[in-house]
Amino acid sequence: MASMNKVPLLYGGATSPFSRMAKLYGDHLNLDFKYELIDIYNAEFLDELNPLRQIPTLILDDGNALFDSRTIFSYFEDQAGCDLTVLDFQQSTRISLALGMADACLQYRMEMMLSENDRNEAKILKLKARMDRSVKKLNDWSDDITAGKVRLEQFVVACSLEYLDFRYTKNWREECGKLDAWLEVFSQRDDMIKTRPVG
Ligand SMILES: N[C@@H](CCC(=O)N[C@@H](CS)C(=O)NCC(=O)O)C(=O)O
Repeated sequence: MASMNKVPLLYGGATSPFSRMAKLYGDHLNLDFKYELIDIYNAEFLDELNPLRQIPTLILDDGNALFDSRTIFSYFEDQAGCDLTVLDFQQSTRISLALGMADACLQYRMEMMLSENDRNEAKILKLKARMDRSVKKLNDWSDDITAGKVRLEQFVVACSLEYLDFRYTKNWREECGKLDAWLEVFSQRDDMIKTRPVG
């Protein structure tokens, strides 16, 4: 199904924050790739390519697969000719925080999809606390996040925040005014609107 594509094929999902980030970043860097939405819970074909069976997964023209999102971001940067030797560890940590927050939100969503009897309340509380702490810290760091040119960090933070809106709560917006004000503007970009999760 996925071998020998002429351009890389990015498998993603309609509500997947990590897929959305990869799609946005690849487009932002003007790269040529196909984007295909799949239902990850019925994607047996992916197992051989990505044993984790997760999205995003990028299939290269030689049939090899790249994952996870961070590897795909780096691959895209390499393809776009970005200078990969310039590492900003603080920025990288802010990206890790936003990715971790999105991951906590995804786990929270999975837990909330269980019947009330099967839910693990302790886990839910832990995930909520993790998201609450993370968004506050991102707000503390918002001067660094929002300054400068549009870049990976901003896509990752914006998609993670909108995923919180989508699956958890918008309450963070009251307490995190700087981040909220920035997202209000950033989220009006065409690419953000076109990729916004619905459902
Ligand atoms: N660390 C991975 C996380 C990817 C991930 O959790 N993807 C979700 C969709 S947003 C997924 O594929 N879930 C299906 C599963 O884990 O079974 C990344 O950054 O790409």
